Amino acid sequence: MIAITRDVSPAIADAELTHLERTPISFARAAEQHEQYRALLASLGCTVISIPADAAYPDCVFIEDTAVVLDDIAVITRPGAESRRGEVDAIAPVVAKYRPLARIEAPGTIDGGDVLVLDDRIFVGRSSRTNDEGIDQLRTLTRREVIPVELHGALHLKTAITRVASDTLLINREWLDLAPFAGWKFIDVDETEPFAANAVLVGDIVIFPTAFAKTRAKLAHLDVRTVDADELAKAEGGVTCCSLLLR
Ligand code: CIR
Repeated sequence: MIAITRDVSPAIADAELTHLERTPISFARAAEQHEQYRALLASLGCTVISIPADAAYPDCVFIEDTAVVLDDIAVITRPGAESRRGEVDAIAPVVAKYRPLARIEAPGTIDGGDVLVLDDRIFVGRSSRTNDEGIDQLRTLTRREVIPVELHGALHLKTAITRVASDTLLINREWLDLAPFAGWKFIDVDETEPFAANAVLVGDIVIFPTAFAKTRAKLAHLDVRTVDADELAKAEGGVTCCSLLLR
């Protein structure tokens, strides 16, 4: 597996915030946590690629939002936040080494954090970042079924739901409509940890933030590796946001 990552921007303290109050963010601490995350991916057998940061883009570490990588194609997104649109320019040439590229065009917008690929179906959150035009464009670019999902209060779909096993989704059911996910097993986040539904699955291993101990306890039957991610979380990013994973 290849993990494409991007360094933390020295301007991370100016990251976009939607649902969080702005608090000071330590660049050094964020960068250190990001290194731990990369080291964990490498220890799990991923080839980790690092793209340099750009100080013009405070959110550039959250590379997940810039592309949707499928088996046969990669879709370079048009991020919903205007401040993030230019991030894709440094990502496209790297992703192009591994997949033919397509692009979301204006007025469509998609943030990769809204796209959850589950086998042959692609679930896409209708959010403040991802619009119906973007979802329709994605539909024309893939043979897989593209299913819109209603969100209520989450920044991205994957803030509210991610896969933690072949048949199991970790969810914050307050934040999304679960009807499209009928047939899946669910694990609910602990109610005191609303941001705990964002996990990365690498093979059978779940990468999960250290901070969410109560939800972690609900994953005891899984092979979970924890990383400190609380500094990046102040910029409203989770563990999925920090990589593009390619088979
Ligand atoms: C933003 O608002 O765009 C960033 N501060 C956080 C992006 C997190 N990305 C993700 O969940 N995929």
